[in-house]
Parts: sequence; C-alpha cells; structure tokens
Amino acid sequence: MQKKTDEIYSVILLGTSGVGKSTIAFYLEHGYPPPRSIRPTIAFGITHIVINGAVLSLIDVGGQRKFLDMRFHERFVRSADGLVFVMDSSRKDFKVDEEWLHHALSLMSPDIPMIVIANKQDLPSALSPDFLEEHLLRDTLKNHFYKVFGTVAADPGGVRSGENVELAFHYLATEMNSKRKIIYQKEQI
Ligand SMILES: Nc1nc2c(ncn2[C@@H]2O[C@H](COP(=O)(O)OP(=O)(O)OP(=O)(O)O)[C@@H](O)[C@H]2O)c(=O)[nH]1
Ligand SMILES: [Mg+2]
Repeated sequence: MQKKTDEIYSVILLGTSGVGKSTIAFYLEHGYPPPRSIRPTIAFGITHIVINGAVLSLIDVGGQRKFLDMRFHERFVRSADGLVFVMDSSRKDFKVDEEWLHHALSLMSPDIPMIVIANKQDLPSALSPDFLEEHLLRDTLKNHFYKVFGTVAADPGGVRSGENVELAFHYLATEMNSKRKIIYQKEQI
C-alpha cells in the first residue's frame, strides 16, 4: 500500500541559545541525552523522529542572536505544521525569549499547533510551567492553541533525563494530526 504523505509533519524548534533545543532533538532521536555537552547549533539541524506512526521532521534552529537577526528561520516557520518554543526555566531574564516568540508568532497562522517547553526543571531556580504560563505566556499567546510542558532534557545527575519530553511531542503530534484531519474532511465536503 502506498504510504500516505499526510503522515509527515514539519516541526520547528525555536528559542534562545542554550535552552536545550538540540538536547531535546537528540533525546527524541536516541532515547538518551547527548553523552557530552553539545556545541551551539550553527544555522539549523534536522532530525527525523517517528511518533505514533507519524514522521516528525524537527528543524532545530540555532538560537544565537545572529541567527534571529539573519531571519533565515522565516521560511521554516511559515511552512511549519507545528511549533515548539523552548525556554530555560531557570533564567532570570526572558527578554530575548519574548523577542523570538513575538517574531515567530508574527509569521505563523494562529491555528498552528504549538507547545512551549519549560526545560531544565531539574535546576533549583527553575520557574514552574504554571508560573511561566501565567506571567509570561498567557497574554502573548492569547490567540493561539498551545500547552506548556515542564521538562528535563538532560539531568547532569542522570536521574531525570528525558522527563516529559516524549509526552510533550506526543501531545503535539496528536494536535497536528487532528488539525490535518479537519482540513481533509473540509476538502471532502
Ligand atoms: N540542567 C539541565 N541542563 C540541560 C537540560 N537540557 C539541556 N541542558 C544543557 O544545556 C546546554 C545547552 O543545550 P543545547 O541543547 O545545546 O541548547 P540549544 O537550545 O540547542 O542552544 P543553541 O544551539 O545555541 O540554540 C547543554 O550543556 C545541555 O547539556 C536540562 O533539562 N537540564
Ligand atoms: Mg542547538
């Protein structure tokens, strides 16, 4: 039987440098965090993962300032089926995060499924997903479908590595699938 192309989804990972985007992509691909510290992503990387029989092409965009200024992620955001916005929950200042987020939102349709990952929940100073949702995200994202997940992509202590990472991407895959089904049904009418 011919493979249905509607089971392939393009998912973009955005967020400032060092929040853990590449660590998350690595964990999803391998089932464990990178054995050594990884370098900041230059431009972007692509990882393919399979969730519930659907292929997700994860486009992991380097979060350094120069890459935001270069705007080369624009084409990916415009054609994305889903958006993952990653934050380091232990940071004190989220100004640059807000800049990335506003820029992404200005490019995408409000009905694109989206998750926000409040990563590094293992760190003592980490703000909770609920706190970040209420104080930082709710207002900015009021016109969007989204859900916030607290995760630990790589725990230096080893115990919590991968916590909630797969759960978050399962949720996103389900949302993208539901949206595509609705579009497909409308096309049949
Ligand atoms: N404590 C802790 N450290 C983490 C976690 N996730 C990632 N890290 C660490 O954070 C650092 C940066 O991770 P990366 O995955 O390279 O971050 P990035 O968002 O891809 O950064 P850019 O490529 O520069 O945009 C690495 O040293 C990771 O080991 C986590 O959940 N907890
Ligand atoms: Mg990276």
